[in-house]
Amino acid sequence: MSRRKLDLGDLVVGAQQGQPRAVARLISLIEDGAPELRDVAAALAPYTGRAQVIGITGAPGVGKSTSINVLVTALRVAGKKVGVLAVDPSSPFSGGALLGDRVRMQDHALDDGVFIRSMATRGHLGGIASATSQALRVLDAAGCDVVLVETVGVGQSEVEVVSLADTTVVLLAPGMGDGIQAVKAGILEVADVFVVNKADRDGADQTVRDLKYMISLGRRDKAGPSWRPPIVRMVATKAEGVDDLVGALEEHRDWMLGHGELDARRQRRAEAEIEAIALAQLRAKLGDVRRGGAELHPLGLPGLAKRVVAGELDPYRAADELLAALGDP
Ligand SMILES: Nc1nc2c(ncn2[C@@H]2O[C@H](COP(=O)(O)OP(=O)(O)O)[C@@H](O)[C@H]2O)c(=O)[nH]1
Ligand SMILES: [Mg+2]
Repeated sequence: MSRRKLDLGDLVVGAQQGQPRAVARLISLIEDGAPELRDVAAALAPYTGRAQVIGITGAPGVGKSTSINVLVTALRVAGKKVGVLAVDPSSPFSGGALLGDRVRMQDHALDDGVFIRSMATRGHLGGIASATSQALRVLDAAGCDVVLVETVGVGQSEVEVVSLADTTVVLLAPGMGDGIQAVKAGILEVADVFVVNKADRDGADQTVRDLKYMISLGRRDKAGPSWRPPIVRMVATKAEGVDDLVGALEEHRDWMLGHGELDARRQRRAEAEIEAIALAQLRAKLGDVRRGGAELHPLGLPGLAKRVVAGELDPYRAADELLAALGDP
């Protein structure tokens, strides 16, 4: 037990010193939902809050990993330490898509100023979004100035992961019907910066026009000091447009700082994080009760249900009893 604790302390110190193996081990603990997570989180808390978190999202094949590869190069040239988390909410294991991500980011495999990590859900109670935010904390504490989070475009989980970022970049490419997809997925509202990638292909101008039109529609019913998401053209495979993207990211950060938006987003992020953990714990406790759970409630869920069936108790009171029992540590 104490040996274990000591190892954990070493890992945390190692991560703070930016040791890649310590960072990797801690993120694995997070993926697995290891019980030591609480101690890790407590130890890391004072060292977090510095990294700029940038979410990169879009349909599979649009060029997210390729763009991240060249973006990392640009950020390294600017002297920044960079973390990359490639998240696949659809898969319980790190599968082929993520392997592809690794390959496309290979330029940085030997650079000790870059951490690249794929993430999948394994045992983490709060799901992938919650696990990702814990992993972000590790990279943050490890001294990353910027953390790039790549997510595959798959509906709800995509939007969840997007909510973890300070700035969200949405990638589109010509000829993928992305415009319509973007509206459907509600991605138009969450985008701070648009990238039309594969600008070397036919139809890039049309994609930009469609996007401009949709942004103008979306803006009509918005009040307050609104940020107009810029559209950056890129050819990620040739590193074209990367400097424009870096510029757009800086502008957005300045805008957020000037409007108190960065603090507001981080506050919302922390609220969501707490809520996800609390709900996950509640759900786990409820699972115990469902399986009998005499230690949580003398009757357990089956007992309460019996009384409801017999008309001795109404379901609302039964739920109150259940919640009261769950609330006890
Ligand atoms: N023509 C062209 N192909 C690109 C561009 N960017 C990426 N690709 C290719 O598109 C494919 C998918 O890229 P990838 O980065 O894995 O997409 P992801 O699934 O969004 O991460 C790869 O074969 C890339 O080489 C680009 O700007 N132009
Ligand atoms: Mg990818």
